[in-house]
Amino acid sequence: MSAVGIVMGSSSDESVMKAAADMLRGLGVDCETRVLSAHRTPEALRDYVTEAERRGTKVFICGAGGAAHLAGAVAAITTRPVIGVPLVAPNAVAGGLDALLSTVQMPRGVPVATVALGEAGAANAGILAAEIIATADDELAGRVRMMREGMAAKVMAG
Ligand code: RP5
Repeated sequence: MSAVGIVMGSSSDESVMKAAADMLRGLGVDCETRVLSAHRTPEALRDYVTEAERRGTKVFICGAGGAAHLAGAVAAITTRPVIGVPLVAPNAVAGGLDALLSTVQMPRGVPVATVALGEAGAANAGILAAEIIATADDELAGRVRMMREGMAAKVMAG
């Protein structure tokens, strides 16, 4: 079982969503990656989320561009926390505002924790997933804290 399931709408999202997996692996959190689409493969998406939840996946990260319904579709299936990463599709409207609004504007009762657009958002999704898991894992919480301290030291060093 992987603690985090990373799902993306297309293989064209892979290079950006890699930042989430890299961050998680750096923090010692096991994750798995799937290309599944809310629109193109809805049944396979449902099967994966249901099966991953049964295997013990704790958090889902979902990245999609354009009409980015992937995170919302996953949140509709599971009550595990879902983090949405809006991506800039090749035909993006307003630099990715289309995906940002599609991901963030969930109806009351079915939340998606939406992070920033693109690669920074993907990296933050990895950190946020680790922070969620760290609420029940002191060693992981320590690694997340160390990463923050490393960042602060870099800034202070100029
Ligand atoms: C979305 O449409 C995907 O998440 C991707 O960001 C975008 C373009 O997908 P492709 O047409 O390249 O497969 O569903």
